[in-house]
Amino acid sequence: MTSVPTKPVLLTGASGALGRVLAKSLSEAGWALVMTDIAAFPDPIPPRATFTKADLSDGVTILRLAEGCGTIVHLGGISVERPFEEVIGPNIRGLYHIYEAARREKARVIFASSNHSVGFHERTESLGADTQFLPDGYYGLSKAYGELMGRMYWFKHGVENVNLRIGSACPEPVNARMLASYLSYGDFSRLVIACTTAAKTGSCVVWGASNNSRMTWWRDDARADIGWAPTDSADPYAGQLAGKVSGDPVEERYMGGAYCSIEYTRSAPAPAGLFNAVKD
Ligand code: NAI
Ligand code: 15L
Repeated sequence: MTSVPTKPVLLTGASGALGRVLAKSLSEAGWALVMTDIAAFPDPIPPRATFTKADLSDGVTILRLAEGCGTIVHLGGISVERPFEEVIGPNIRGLYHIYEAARREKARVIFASSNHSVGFHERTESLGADTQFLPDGYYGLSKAYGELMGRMYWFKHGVENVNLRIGSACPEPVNARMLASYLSYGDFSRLVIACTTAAKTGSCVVWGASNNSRMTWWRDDARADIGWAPTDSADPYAGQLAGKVSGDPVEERYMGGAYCSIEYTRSAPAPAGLFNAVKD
């Protein structure tokens, strides 16, 4: 039985895939939720929850929704690779509104960052949480900026934040890459609960992947301090998915997979490592 937060939790992106998962699991745990999204909430409103349709660009409404909340679980925004002009409003300006609300309410932010903030690292690497950002597009770039915004608000204003570098959170893995990157909905819900109920978090990073044997890419994060360990695994799918690869050398080389290939214009791949341009 998890403890129930004393203050309501603001959940942005409530109408999206992961928002709907959390709306169900957190309300079943007895939590009070203030839910918001630009799209209508497609399910019945759970007990102890409210839903307000709002755009993240509306800073005044975000401030109002956050009033009295102790935690902001921020899932809202553009969640896939899109052109720069589409990403910048929801993911940068919208996040600024979230952090200003958190500052005012002294609330903790749980930010849905992404593996695409480090997507151009090679799959042969093993990255600690303090690795270099290597975004694989405008979307990943917005997540890297979002993590940096969290650091700034922690050092300047003491706003706690946990940055979840989520791999692939979906009902089940569907290709060979996801044998490493898969995060089950159950592990995701337990991760958010742990981040919310942890006594202290400071500003930290947790990689969001289940207990997958092939997850050799990501290590050394704050999960032990937060009190989370994944219990599900993509391993039972290995037999059916191990050969399910794209045939695209760029996609298969890097952690970010297909996002790395979008609008990719290099004629030859970059040399390994961030500062090896001289060998190009
Ligand atoms: P989703 O696209 O299903 O949900 C995002 C929600 O944000 C949508 O309901 C959308 O209406 C809302 N939204 C978009 N623009 C908005 C705006 N201007 N104002 C208010 N709401 C707006 O995405 P999903 O899969 O649920 O992901 C949730 C979060 O987790 C996203 O931030 C995504 O980047 C992140 N994430 C998800 C991963 C996954 O595998 N599902 C992996 C890595 C990160
Ligand atoms: C993400 O960041 C996306 O939000 C999600 O839709 C998936 O594409 C995921 O990354 C992934 O890398 O599998």
